[in-house]
Amino acid sequence: MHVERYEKIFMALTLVVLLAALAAIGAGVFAAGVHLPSPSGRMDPKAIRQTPPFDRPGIREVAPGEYEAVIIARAWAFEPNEIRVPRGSTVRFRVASADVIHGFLVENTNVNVMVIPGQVAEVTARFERPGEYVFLCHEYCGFGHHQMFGKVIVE
Ligand SMILES: [Cu+2]
Repeated sequence: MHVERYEKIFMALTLVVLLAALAAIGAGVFAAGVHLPSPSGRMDPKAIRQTPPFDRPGIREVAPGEYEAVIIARAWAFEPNEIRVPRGSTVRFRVASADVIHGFLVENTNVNVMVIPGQVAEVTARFERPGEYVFLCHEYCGFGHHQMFGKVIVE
């Protein structure tokens, strides 16, 4: 079989690009720890009110300046729909659905997760600046979807 010189070069370049891309993905996954969001836990949506920590939704301080916000998403409200923390706090949100798929997004933060029935969504944000941060459902969940929101108040 005869292979042209330029053909050989292009084949070699293709291989180099392919290996570079694989190396970049490998470095991202194994060195930088980049991965798809995955559930931090599982639970039965029908038993959500008996399953800790969702039997006591709300905000609690777990360490100085560190809070855990346990939130139930249901059609069509968040429980609780108001969270107060002092400025400079780190808040770990743990959100679970009592019925259908919902979303949880806190404006002006990195918080943006799907809330899938049976799974616990967990995401952490730091609130440096005081003010009100609206959070809302961004997965269409039915008739009252548009009124499914709340706020984080940073004091
Ligand atoms: Cu919704």
